[in-house]
Amino acid sequence: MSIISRGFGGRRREPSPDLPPGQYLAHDFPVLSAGPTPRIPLDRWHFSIVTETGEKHTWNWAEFTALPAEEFTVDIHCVTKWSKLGTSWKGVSLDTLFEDVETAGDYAMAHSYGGYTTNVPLEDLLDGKAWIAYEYDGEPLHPEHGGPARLLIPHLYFWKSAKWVDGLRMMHEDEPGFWEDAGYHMYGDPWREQRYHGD
Ligand SMILES: Nc1nc2c(c(=O)[nH]1)N[C@H]1C(S)=C(S)[C@@H](COP(=O)(O)O)O[C@H]1N2
Ligand SMILES: [Mo]
Repeated sequence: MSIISRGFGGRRREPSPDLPPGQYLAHDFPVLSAGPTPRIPLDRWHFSIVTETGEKHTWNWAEFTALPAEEFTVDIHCVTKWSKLGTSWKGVSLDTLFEDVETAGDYAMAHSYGGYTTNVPLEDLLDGKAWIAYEYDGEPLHPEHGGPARLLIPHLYFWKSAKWVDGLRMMHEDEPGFWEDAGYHMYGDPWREQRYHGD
């Protein structure tokens, strides 16, 4: 698939089997942030998974980047209707991070430096479906796009991919995060156009 020829002639709203309903192709990489971009020095960065019993698993930057990483290419879909096909990332699979975590919680709340939150079922984080990404297009992830590291859950609307992520908190019940509390869908499947509550 050639992204370049696809966009030639400016036929941005041409239907494509790779585009979920209502989406169009973006050829740049828009920045969507609800607040200022936090700057996290790598020597103070950490990522934690906290279980519903309070057990905490933490990685600092050296520990995190020493974990086996994957390079992967995925399509991303923002609820404001732009999609980007074939984006290339490097990151650590959530399967790797959950290897030694014992949890009975079916849901996770992702937390970010700066206070952003978003909820996601645990099963949507596992089985090769989600990563903590720290490179985009072969370069360290730019701060505007969530660097040092962001959650990436490409099969859900992109607001679920928390930038500047600093941890996951396991929960027994599903609870709304930042955008979900403001009326966006609790799950956010782009193929079913789950944009808002009630969709
Ligand atoms: N911490 C944090 N993560 C966030 C956001 C945010 O405002 N803060 N915006 C979300 C939304 S709505 C989208 S579409 C994507 C945008 O990512 P980008 O700026 O890299 O395109 O990040 C998501 N993750
Ligand atoms: Mo978004």
